[in-house]
Amino acid sequence: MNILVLNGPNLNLLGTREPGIYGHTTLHDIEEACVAHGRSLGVGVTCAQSNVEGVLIDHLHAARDTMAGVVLNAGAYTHTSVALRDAITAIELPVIELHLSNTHAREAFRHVSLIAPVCIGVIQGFGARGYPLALTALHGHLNGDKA
Ligand code: CA2
Repeated sequence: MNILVLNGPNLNLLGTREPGIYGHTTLHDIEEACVAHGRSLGVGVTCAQSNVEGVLIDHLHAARDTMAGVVLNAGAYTHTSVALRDAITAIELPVIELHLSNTHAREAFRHVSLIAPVCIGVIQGFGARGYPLALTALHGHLNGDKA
């Protein structure tokens, strides 16, 4: 079983700016932790990041043939992108929406997610720790684990 961990715009800057909101962990650290956590679950983890909406959509399309599910931090596209939402619907894979910050505790424009209704669930507000949480949740979902 393989899971894609996909990060969107500006998340390549993690650990270098705004540590008060996004923490000190770099994207590289997060990706390494995801691969290690996947190994402990017996799951292959592939990581990708792009600042380009269309490239994120291409990653989702490619995941359809190779991945069992996706953990997606779509960054600011969460709040704006009908195209990403349509891609999530089109690939017919379970997708978990993830955010480092609690978007509901921030500006009003971050309270709306266009992708949440087409994801199986949302994990947010736990910083970098959210990624292994999301992998565990997705792994459980894929194994039909009702907890
Ligand atoms: O909390 C999250 O994970 C977000 O997806 C992060 C996005 C934001 O637009 C969403 O509302 C919530 C922004 C990512 C920006 O990442 C940076 C990292 C370091 C320094 C500056 C920006």
